[in-house]
Amino acid sequence: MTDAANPPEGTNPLTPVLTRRWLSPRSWTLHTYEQLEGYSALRTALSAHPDQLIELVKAAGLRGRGGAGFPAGVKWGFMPKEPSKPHYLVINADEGEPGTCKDVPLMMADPHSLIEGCVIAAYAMRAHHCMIYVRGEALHCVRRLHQAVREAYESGYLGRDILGSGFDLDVVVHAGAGAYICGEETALLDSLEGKRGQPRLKPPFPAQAGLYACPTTVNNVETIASVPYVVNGGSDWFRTMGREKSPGPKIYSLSGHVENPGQYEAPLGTTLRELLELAGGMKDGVPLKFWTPGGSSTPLLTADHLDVPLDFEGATEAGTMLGTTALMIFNETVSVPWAVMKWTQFYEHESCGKCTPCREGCFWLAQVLERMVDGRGTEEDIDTLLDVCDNILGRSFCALGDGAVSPITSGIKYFRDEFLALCERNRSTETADTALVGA
Ligand code: L3W
Ligand code: SF4
Repeated sequence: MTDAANPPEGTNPLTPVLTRRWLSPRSWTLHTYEQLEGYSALRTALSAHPDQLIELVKAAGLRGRGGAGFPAGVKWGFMPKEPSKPHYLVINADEGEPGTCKDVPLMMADPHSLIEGCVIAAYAMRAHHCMIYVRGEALHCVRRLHQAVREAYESGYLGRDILGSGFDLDVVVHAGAGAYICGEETALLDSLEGKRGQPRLKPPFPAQAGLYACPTTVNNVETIASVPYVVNGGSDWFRTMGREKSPGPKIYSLSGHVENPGQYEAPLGTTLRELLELAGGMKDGVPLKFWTPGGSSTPLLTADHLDVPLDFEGATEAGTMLGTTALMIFNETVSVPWAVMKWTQFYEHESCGKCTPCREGCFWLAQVLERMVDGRGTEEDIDTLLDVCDNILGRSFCALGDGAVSPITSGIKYFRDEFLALCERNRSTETADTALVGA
C-alpha cells in the first residue's frame, strides 16, 4: 500500500487502493479477498477500543464520498457512547446522481471491502445492525452483495461473536425502488422504514434520531470501503495521498466524450487534464466544451477549468462542488441548452413533491427549457429561468432543489450566447412567418 502512496517518479497519478483487486480473477469472492489481505484490518480493528477507531478515522481526515464531504470520523463521533437504544449503520448505496458510476462497480468488483468496512464502522459506533440500501435498478449488485454477505456469515465475519471478539453484527441488503430522492439520507431512512421516501427535517440529524428514531449513521459505499485501508495503512499513510483538507484516494468516474470512459482512482486534487490523459483524451480528438465535476447537481465547468484540483476545496474555489466525482465530459458537438433541458427533465421527474419551490419550480423550468430548445423561446425566458432558479436555490427543503438549478445557472453563466442564439432563431422564424403572412 505504501508503494501505491509513493509511486515512482514518472508514473501516472493512479493510486490503486480501493480498486487494487478489481482486475483480479473472481475479485468478488471471499477466496480472492482473503488471498489479497482481505479481513486483515478487521482483526486489527476488533482488538482496538471503538473510540480509538473513531480517532483514527478523524486523524486520517477521511471525508464522505457521497457528495457533501462531511468528515466521517466526526460523524461517527456524534453517535452516543452509551447505547440506550439500538444503533444503526446504514450504507447509502443508492447511487442515483446522473453520471455517477463508482459505488456499483466497487460493490460488483469488491463487495467484501464494503462488508469489512461495515463491520469495522459498526464496531466503532457500537451498532449491531447494518443496512445496505442499494439502488433498485442495480439488481445484479443486490445479488452480488447477497452472495458476499452469505459468504461473510459462513466464515464468521458477520453474525454472532465475530472472529471470537464478542462483537455481533447483522447485515441486511435492501433494494430500493428506483427513486432518486431516496439517495438523500433521511428519505432513505423513511424508505427503509417502509414509508414513501421523502426528506425529513434536520435537525435532528440521524445520529440523534435516524432509523426507527434510533441513533443512526448514514455513510456512502466508497467512504466505508476506504475504512479497512485506513486501519491497515494508518492515518499518516492515508494523508500521503490527496490534499491537506481532502486527503486520500478517490474513484473518479469519467463518462461521455472520452476515449476510455470508466473509473479512475487517483488522489483527491487530481485535475481533469490529468484524468483525461489517463482516459486516452477526448474521443476522436474533438475538443472539450463543458463538463460536470460531480454529477449534474454540481455547477458545470468549461475547457478553462482543466487545471482545477478536484478536491472539496478546489472545486468550491472554482465555483462548483466536488459532488460524487462523476465527470461527464461533453465535446463541441453538444448543445448546452439541450443538455441542461435533459437534466432539468430528470429533476422534474424526481422531485418528491414535498416542497413548493422544487415541485412547482422544476416543472416550470422544464417547460421553459423545452420551449427554448424547441425554438419557441424568447430572450425574456432566460430571465424567467434565472428568476425561477433564484426562487428554488436556498428555499427548498433538501439538496435536490439546489442541485436542480446548478446546470441552469452555470449553463447560462458560461454559455449565455447559446441560449440567446436559440431565442434569436425563434425571432428570425417569427419574422419570416410574419413576412409570409404579410405576403
Ligand atoms: C450531525 C450535524 N450530522 C451534517 C451530516 C448529515 C449528512 C452529512 C452531510 O447531501 C450532497 C448534496 C447533493 N450534526 C451535521 C451532521 N451532518 N451536519 O453530514 O450533510 P449535508 O447536509 O451537508 O449533505 P447531504 O444532505 O448528505 C449530499 C450532493 O451531495 N450530490 C449528490 C449526491 C448523490 C449521490 C449518489 O448518487 N450516490 O451521493 C452531488 O453533488 O447535492 O449537496 O450525513 O447528516 N451538525
Ligand atoms: Fe422534495 Fe424537491 Fe423539496 Fe427535496 S427540494 S423535499 S426533492 S420537493
